[in-house]
Amino acid sequence: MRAMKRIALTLLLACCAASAATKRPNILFILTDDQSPFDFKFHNLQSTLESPNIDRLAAQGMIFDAAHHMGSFSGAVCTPSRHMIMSGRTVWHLPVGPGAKDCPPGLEKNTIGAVFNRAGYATMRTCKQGNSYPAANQQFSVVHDKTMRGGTPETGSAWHADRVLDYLGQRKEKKDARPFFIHFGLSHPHDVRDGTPELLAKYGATNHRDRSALPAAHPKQPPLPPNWLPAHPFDNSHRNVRDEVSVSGVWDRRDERTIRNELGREYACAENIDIQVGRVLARLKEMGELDNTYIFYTADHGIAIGRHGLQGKQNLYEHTWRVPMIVAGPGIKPGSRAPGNIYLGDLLATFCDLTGVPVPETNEGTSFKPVLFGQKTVIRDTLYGVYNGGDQPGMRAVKHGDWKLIEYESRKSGVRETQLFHLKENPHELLAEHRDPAVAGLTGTKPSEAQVNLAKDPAHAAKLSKMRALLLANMRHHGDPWRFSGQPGDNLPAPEPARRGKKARR
Ligand SMILES: [Ca+2]
Repeated sequence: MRAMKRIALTLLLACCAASAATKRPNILFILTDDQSPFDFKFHNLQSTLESPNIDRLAAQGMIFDAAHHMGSFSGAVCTPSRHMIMSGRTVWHLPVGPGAKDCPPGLEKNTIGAVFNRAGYATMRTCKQGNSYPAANQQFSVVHDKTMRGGTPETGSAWHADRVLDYLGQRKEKKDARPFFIHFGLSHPHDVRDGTPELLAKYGATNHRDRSALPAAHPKQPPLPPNWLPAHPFDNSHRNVRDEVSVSGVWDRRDERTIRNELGREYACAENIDIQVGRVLARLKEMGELDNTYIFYTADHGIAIGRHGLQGKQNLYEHTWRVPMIVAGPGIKPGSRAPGNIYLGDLLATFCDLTGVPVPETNEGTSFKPVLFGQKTVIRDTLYGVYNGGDQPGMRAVKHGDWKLIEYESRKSGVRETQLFHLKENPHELLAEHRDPAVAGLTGTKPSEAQVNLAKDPAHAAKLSKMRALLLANMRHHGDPWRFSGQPGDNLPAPEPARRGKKARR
């Protein structure tokens, strides 16, 4: 009798173990290309984008108000960003760029696809091709990478969703019981922003190709952003990068018609992404997988499209340094939001933490599971951002509480500028130029006294000096190979300039 009881107990334990193993959560990681958080109503109430599926996902999960990419040493901002996402490493410790010589060899074996394969997950990836991390992308068991920026189902975002739906169908057919990690990447809303005819019409936009003419104005086009400017007030160290002067439909123009049309194209592409996300989520629900799946929605970095007189992703204003970020899944309180103070490089650690998968030793990110589960609101106090794909040392940002510092320096042109913003008072990082009646007349923005760059205000001199100290501490901590004039040299050897951004297309 006792032996029988023991056998029964052993069987019960084995059953529980098997059930626990089969119940490991799935991950659906949705990654868009070049998308500002301010496209979305949940990050920007003034947005006219309709994205019901992503909005619903946000309502079911947690929204992050301070999710950032750490930056780039190249005009092709996607490349370091995607390396950081895949490996969990920081910007100066990647197998590309100035830190490459010190990066552990074979890092791709410690990236998302390889890590989750080793843990027994079924891994699948679809995404754009180019300006990415090919050695890591190939680690997924199933890979369908292709750049799809057309305005038809066969050539646009639907293609990526179809690959995910096909994969889910095959999984069902094969009765594959392994948990999955699906990397659902999209090639849009990166330019060329060719929308479908229906969605372009909805946002009053046209796929404008004639450089000799302005696109047609239309009342349905999104309004100019509150921080729109006709030009950036100074040389920010890379003003002639491809994104600022060569994007089809915009080129070097920042006039109202061009920018509103381009935003309409952006929204047409973004709503198409929303439709594709809706298709995939509906299928997961139908398959009974949704309740056991963590869904992440984010972008590789933001984008300017007319804000601050800029067009591209080669700057450190919030519209570009920040990314949209939603996470929904078991244990995450619906309708919650937190600053988080997270980097995209924290994703790998978080994926591992949520699934019980061992995090690789090469990882430098921090899991934000404690934020997802409501135990913390931030995982770090200070955020550090880099852009130096143009002249050196370029741009650096540091954010602490409501304060943000951006430093600019070009040794080549002699430009040296500093911006200090109080983000709670001045969330759009308005400048003195936004007070120009000709600008305010178009944007409808009425900047208050506090809504300017405060760097030269004697009342904020102590804050400026504290933020500069924080920036230096972060540059040292992260192994930044450059210093600004006025900072200690730290006996650094002169760094090799990184790959320039001339080919920064995708
Ligand atoms: Ca990108």
